[in-house]
Amino acid sequence: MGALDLTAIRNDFPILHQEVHGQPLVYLDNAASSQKPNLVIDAISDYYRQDNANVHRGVHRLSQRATDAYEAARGKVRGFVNAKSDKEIIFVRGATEAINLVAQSFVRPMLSVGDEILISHMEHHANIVPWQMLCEQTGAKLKVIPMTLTGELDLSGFDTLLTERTKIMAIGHVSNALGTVNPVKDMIAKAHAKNIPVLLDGAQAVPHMAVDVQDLDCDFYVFSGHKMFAPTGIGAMYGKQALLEDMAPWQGGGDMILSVSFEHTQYNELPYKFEAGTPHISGAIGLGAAIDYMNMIGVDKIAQHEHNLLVAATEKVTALDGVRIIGTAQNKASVLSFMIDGVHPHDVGTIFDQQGVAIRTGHHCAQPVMQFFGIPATARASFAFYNTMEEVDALVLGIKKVQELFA
Ligand code: C6P
Repeated sequence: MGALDLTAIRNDFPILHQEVHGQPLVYLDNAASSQKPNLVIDAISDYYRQDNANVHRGVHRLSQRATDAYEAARGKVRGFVNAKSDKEIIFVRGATEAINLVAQSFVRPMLSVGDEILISHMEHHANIVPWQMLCEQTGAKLKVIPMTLTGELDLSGFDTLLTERTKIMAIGHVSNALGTVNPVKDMIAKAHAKNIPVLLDGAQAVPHMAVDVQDLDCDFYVFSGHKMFAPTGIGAMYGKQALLEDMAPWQGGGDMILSVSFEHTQYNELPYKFEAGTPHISGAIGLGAAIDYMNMIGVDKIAQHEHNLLVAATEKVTALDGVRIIGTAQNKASVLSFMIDGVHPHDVGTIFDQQGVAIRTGHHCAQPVMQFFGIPATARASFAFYNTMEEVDALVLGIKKVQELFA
């Protein structure tokens, strides 16, 4: 497998070519949101310049073109995650909305007092709070798969956590705070052996690795476009067709119906049943373009390059005194969370910014992870395929600068 042509790739991302505080921008906050290539920016701009109209509604030419482009994007998402049918792809605002949809539409009708929802200790708040809300609404209980000090799931008691009362297991494919890639395929097989459906939060997986929902055999797979080089406000939910067919719509409104009278409303077929109101048409088209772009680069090449960056960064940061990496799992993707002795992560982030290096500091919307490690926050560098080895060095220099200033 050949190496990536990083000069050509970086030329596709106009935002990367700027200075911040007089220094070349080094963007290492990709887990929060990624940058967008010209292909995506142009797809959105072309749509508004040439085709803009509402979808599924007009017989006129622009509406037909908008509909074709929107539905073509759905087909690209289907191919990207290898779903069987376009009917299994629902456009949503992002991972958060998709998890709320599954919680309310799929799980809520099944729940009685004392039933259980299984998540893990390393979830993003988006995969905790919707389930807690559901527990409050129904009297169900939240169960949590524990974690080890390396930031891996502790699966020693996993079998006993999967009970006849477990109505869903919802876990992250990749942890946003630690970078851990969870052994989801085995976990899904075990859950299915007990007839427990599984939702995977793939927000931090899809930008970095090939995902095959049929191979994983997950029941739902959710992700956000903005972390995979597409615009904000668009994401996708994969659901197995048979499950989606049986689910009631989440939101009501235009486009999700076949007919409406005051006596009776007949819902639309999949996937439209779950897309009430005018959708984020340009967002979906942008997501389709982002998928085209990733496919052009090659998802396997992306994974290999990012692995090389992460290995180099981990080695170099580990070699420094007074720095502790949070999250040292065997199998990791993209994320390097760290603490510098005696310095609050927010100060680390500010000093990095002065050097043009963008990282995220805070709890990363994963407060239980912070509580587990007994820390308020971490500094987090997260890589995308347009990052370079020189930028890994900028990260290391940034840490040294912080240490100098706080010596
Ligand atoms: N994590 C981060 O900096 P939304 O906000 O719906 O696009 O994505 C939510 C979400 C869900 N699951 C995981 C694993 C995530 O990482 C995120 C978003 C960002 O880590 C912003 S908090």
